[in-house]
Amino acid sequence: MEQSILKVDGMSCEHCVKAITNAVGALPNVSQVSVDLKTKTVTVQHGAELSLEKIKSEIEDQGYDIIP
Ligand SMILES: [Cu+2]
Repeated sequence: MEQSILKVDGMSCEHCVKAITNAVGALPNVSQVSVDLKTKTVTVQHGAELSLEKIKSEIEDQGYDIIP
């Protein structure tokens, strides 16, 4: 199990939290997603089979930006 912490821009409310939690949570091999609006971070617990790129593109597909 791996933990990836991503900085994400554009998240502002509970709707954003839900959208990201649901979208990333639906990816294969994801066991937990948590979003912190204050620190603009998304923390994902996932299996090694799921690449970080896949998580990033899923978040971008929801309309948010990854902060490099
Ligand atoms: Cu929102």
